[in-house]
Amino acid sequence: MNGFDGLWLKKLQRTLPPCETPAETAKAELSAFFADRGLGETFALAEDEALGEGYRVCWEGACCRVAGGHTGLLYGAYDVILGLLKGEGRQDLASAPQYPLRMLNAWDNMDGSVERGYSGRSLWFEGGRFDYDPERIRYLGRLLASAHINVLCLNNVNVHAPAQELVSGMLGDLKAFAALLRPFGVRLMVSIDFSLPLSAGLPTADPLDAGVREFWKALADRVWAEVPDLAGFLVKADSEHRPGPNAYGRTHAEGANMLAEAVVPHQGVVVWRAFVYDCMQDWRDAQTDRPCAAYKIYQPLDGDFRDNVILQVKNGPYDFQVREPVSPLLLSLKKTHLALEVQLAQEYTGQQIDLYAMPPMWREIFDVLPKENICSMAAVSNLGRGYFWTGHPFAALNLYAYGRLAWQPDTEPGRMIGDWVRLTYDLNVEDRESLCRLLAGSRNAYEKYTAPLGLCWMVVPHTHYGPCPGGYEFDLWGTYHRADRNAVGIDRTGEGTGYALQYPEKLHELYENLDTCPDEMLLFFHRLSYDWVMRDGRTLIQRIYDDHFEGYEAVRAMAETLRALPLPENDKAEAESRMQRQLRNAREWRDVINTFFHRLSGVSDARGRRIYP
Ligand code: GCV
Repeated sequence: MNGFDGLWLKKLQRTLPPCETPAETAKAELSAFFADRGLGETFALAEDEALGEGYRVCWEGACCRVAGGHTGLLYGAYDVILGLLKGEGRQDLASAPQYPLRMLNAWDNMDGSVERGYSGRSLWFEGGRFDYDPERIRYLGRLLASAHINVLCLNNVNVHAPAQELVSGMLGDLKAFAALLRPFGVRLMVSIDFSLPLSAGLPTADPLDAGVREFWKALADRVWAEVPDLAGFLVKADSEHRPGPNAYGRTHAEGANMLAEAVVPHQGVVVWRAFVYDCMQDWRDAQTDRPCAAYKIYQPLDGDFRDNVILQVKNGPYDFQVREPVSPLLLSLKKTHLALEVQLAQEYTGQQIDLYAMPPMWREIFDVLPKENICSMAAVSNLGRGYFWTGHPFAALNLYAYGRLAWQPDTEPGRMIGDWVRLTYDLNVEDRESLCRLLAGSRNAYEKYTAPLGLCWMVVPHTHYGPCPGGYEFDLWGTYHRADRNAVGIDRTGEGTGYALQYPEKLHELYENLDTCPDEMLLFFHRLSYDWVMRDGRTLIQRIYDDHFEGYEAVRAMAETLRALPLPENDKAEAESRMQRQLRNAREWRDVINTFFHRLSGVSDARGRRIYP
C-alpha cells in the first residue's frame, strides 16, 4: 500500500474535498494550503479560456490572483503552492505549455502485473478487472496535475486479455475511472489491439476493409459516448509480434489512418508507436542493423498520416539504452506529428534499485532535438502500488521532472533536481546541495560501470538487470556488439551499415568522423580495435577498464554521501538498502565487463588494478 514519503506533495493535506472540475480542484487546493500556512493569504480565480492550459499569477498584497483556462487555473494554483513550498515567496508568474499532450503510458496488465514495473503491482488493475482505492487514484490525479501531466494511458501497449475489453465490455468501469481523474485535468487514453475486429467475429482486421472501418467507427462512438473526453487510442502494431496492418499488405499509415478516421468525430487522436523492427533476426546476418529499421519504415510515409495521428518515437533508435543517439526519425520527419517517448521505468537503467536521475539525459536529447520538431511527449510510467510509489524514493524525481520537461523542455536539469529536492526534503543548504550533486551525477556513474561507450545490450537477457556481455549476442533481437579478440562495436558509418546516413548532414558528419564522434557514442557508430588511441591519449581498452573502475568508485562515494544525509527515516532506510544493492550490481558489472574484455584482448590494465582472470 502506497505511503506519502518521497513525494513532492507530501507537505499538503492528504485528502481534498470532492471536486467536479479542475477549477474547483484549484480552489480546494489553494484554500487548504493558505489555511494551513495561516498567513492570511487569499486568492481569486478568473477563468480566461484564451489562456488555455496556460496561466497568469499576480499577487496584490496577500491576495493571489490566478487567471487561466479550464486547466490553466489548476496548473497556476499548483505552481503557486509549489513555489511557496520551495521558499520562493509570493511571485508573479506566467506560463504556458510547449506541448498540449503530456502523456504518461502505464504498461499495466489487467492481472495486476506491470510490464517493466519496479514499484509493485498496478495501481488500478488486479485479477482481470479494475481494482483500486478511489482516494489513492485521486491522490494520483493530484500528483499528475501538480506535474502538469494531462493524459494517462491506462494499459500496457502489449494488450493482454482481458484488456481488449476496456473499449467494449468494461466501458462502465472506464467511465467511473475517468471521472476520478477528470477534476485533475487528466484525460484517459487506452491501448488497443489492432486485431480486435477478429476477436469480435469479423473475418479480417484489414484496415481497408469496409466492415472493419465500420467496426472501429461504431466502437469509437460507443466509447466516446461513455468517456467524452477520452484522449484517444495508443497502438503498438507490427512490433514484437503484435498484430498490425502489415499482415494485410497495408502500411502503417493505412492502419493508423483507418483508426484516426474513426476517432476524429470525437476529437480523439491515434498515437501510433514507431518501435518497429525485426525481432526475429538471425545473428549471422550482419547486413541488417536494428537501429536502421524505424527510419526505413516511416521516412517514406512522411506526409501520409492523417492530422489526428501522432507517431510516437522512442528517444533512441534501439530501446531506452543507457546511451543512444537521438532517433533520426525525430530529426527527419517534417510532415508527421511526432511524440517523443522516454522511459521513466528504469528497465535498462537500474530498475529503481540503482540511482538514475534522468534530467541530464533529457537535456542531451533536447540539445540535439529542436523542441519544435515534436508536438507532444510520452513517458513510460514508473508508478506502482508499492509503499514508495516509484520504488526508489528518489525515483519520484523522474516523474516530477518529466512533467516539467513536457511542459517546458528548456527547463534546466539542475533546476528540476533542485526543485524536487527542496519540495521533498527539509535539508540545510549544504545537505541539499550534496543530495542534488548525488542525483545529478547518478547517470554518469551508472553509464561508467555498465556498457561502455555507447555499446548497449550487455545486460542479462529478458530481465535486463545486471551484466551479461554474451547474453544477446547470438539471439534474435538484433542487439549485437560483435566483440572479438581484436575489436568491438558496429561500423554504422556510410562504409558500414549506413545508419549514420539517416541523420541530417551536420550530425551525420559528426558521428561518421572518428575525430568528432563524441567519446560516449564511439562504439555505437564505430568498430574499433582495442589499441585505438582515444582523443585523450588512452587506448580504447584502457578507457573501458578505467570507466568501470571509476564507475564502481563513484557508487562507493555515492553511498558515503547518502549515509551522511539527514533524510526522513523511511526514505533513508529504503534508499540505503537500495544503495547496497546498487553497490553489488556495480561491482558485478565492473568485474564481468573488465574480465570479458581482458579475456578477449589479453591486454592488462596499465594501472595494475585487479581484473579477475
Ligand atoms: C511493452 C521493450 C521492452 C518491452 C516493451 C517494448 C515496447 O522491448 O522490453 O517490455 O513492451 O520495449 O516498448 O513496446
